[in-house]
Amino acid sequence: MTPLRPRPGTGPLEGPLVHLDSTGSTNDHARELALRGAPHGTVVVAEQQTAGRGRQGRTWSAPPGRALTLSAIVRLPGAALEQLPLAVAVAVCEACEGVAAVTCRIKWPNDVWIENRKAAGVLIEARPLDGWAVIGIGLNVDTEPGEFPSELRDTAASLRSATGRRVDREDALARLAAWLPRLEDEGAVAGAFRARDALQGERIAWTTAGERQAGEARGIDDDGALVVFTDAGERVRLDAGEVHLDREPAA
Ligand code: BT5
Repeated sequence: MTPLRPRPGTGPLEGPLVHLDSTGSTNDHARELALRGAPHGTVVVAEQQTAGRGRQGRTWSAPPGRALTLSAIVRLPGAALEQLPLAVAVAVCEACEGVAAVTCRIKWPNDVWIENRKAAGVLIEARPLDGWAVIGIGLNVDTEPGEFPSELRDTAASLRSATGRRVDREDALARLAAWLPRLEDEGAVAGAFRARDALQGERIAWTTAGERQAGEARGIDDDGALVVFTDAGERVRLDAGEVHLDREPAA
């Protein structure tokens, strides 16, 4: 394993960079820093997380030293914070494609897939009223297929497993620098998301308020909600925070 050696002080978002050997969750570490006033662009990156989190209490697992597990603090107006999920997913796709010969698609709202396997997940914890958010990104960069936990072997991908070549985590980290200008450009983000929408035209199932429903995904609307036509022909909008899509990456 090659440890990351990011240049101290200059993070990929041009803010301070905090590089930890191990922490519970980089999102928790970054939230503490944000509460203490850390500036826009502060990035916390860890070689290892002992309690990496997904959404809704799920777990994020990554072998030490192979993935990028990082969290960034952004201080932006509320409207810009709202479109972060889509913007960050697009940014991660572009970073991946910049460092490896892969094509990435996005499973709404913000999973990044390579050939139907999940290569990255995004966990955004926003405080819109206080004007900041923590963007957590777990990106499988140099993980070898056998290094994934057994329950993920059929569903996860890394840039290395997808290409058969080593991929430098520092290069991937540096590529994420392209985020910042994009986060506030609404039109560009929606267009870029639509071009990568893995669910477009797919049958999906979701659970809202305990009730399971099914229908066909028809892309996102201008607010970033997923538009679905139910089997009964009704058009509904799904908000990321409220629904759990049953469709998982195929093996
Ligand atoms: C996510 O949640 O995909 C968001 C993951 C965010 C992780 C980053 S790492 C840095 C920062 N600090 C944190 O503590 N978290 C963030 P969700 O959509 O709920 O997906 C979670 C599911 O993805 C799990 O239940 C597994 O099925 C799968 N999974 C876990 N680890 C994975 C991996 N390394 N690669 C692919 N899939 C994984």
